[in-house]
Amino acid sequence: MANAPGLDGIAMLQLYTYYRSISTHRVRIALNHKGVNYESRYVDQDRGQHQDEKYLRLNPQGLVPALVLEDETVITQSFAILEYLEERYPDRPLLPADPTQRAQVRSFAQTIVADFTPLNIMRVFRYMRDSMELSFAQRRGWYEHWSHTGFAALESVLERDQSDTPYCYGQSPTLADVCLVPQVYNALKNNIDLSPYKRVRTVYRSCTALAAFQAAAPKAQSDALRQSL
Ligand SMILES: N[C@@H](CCC(=O)N[C@@H](CS)C(=O)NCC(=O)O)C(=O)O
Repeated sequence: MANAPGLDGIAMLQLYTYYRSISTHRVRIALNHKGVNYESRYVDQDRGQHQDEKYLRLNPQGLVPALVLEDETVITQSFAILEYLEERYPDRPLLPADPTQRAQVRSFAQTIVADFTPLNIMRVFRYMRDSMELSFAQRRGWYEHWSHTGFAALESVLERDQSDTPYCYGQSPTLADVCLVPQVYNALKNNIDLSPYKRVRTVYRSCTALAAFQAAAPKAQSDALRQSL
């Protein structure tokens, strides 16, 4: 893992990232969408680098992402980072102007960030395996159950709120799409059957046709490429 920043400020934003992290994937999409230059600092979670003392000084939770600003302020929690980017770089907005629509977008995004993703991250599965001694089939059952619970709710919300738009809320991506795409990517990678979720699949197709989303995908990250060499 790269060193924590020094004492004299840094030249550009630094994103502490791991290619497979759903939460970091969101932040990469927003940075790309807004055309913000940033430096990636790779945290190899397979080697436990997120638990290194140096990284824990940046984020005592031992989770990615962490964004370090030019004055070395550290921001953790992907949604706080997304809101920060939206406020600092208002061009190419990821929140609608209308307050009601903004609330709908935030609500959809939080359904993923607060309720869906936390059930399906590595530390949960590690605990199930190492402390609870659950079998692979039991852990897989958990993953499938909470994936379908999550996507079924998201699909119903999209049907309720919108009729037929390429993105979750309208004709351009919002934070709803930014949060949905990484969750879908993760599900596809893990062979979850998404055929029942038509709106979710439409949105995923629209988003992944965009360069900002393509460049943020796990498979396009340098740390992923390094692993496959
Ligand atoms: N609520 C946090 C969650 C961050 C999080 O769960 N990060 C995962 C990767 S997506 C992580 O670092 N996991 C390490 C582990 O599970 O040991 C956020 O949105 O930033």
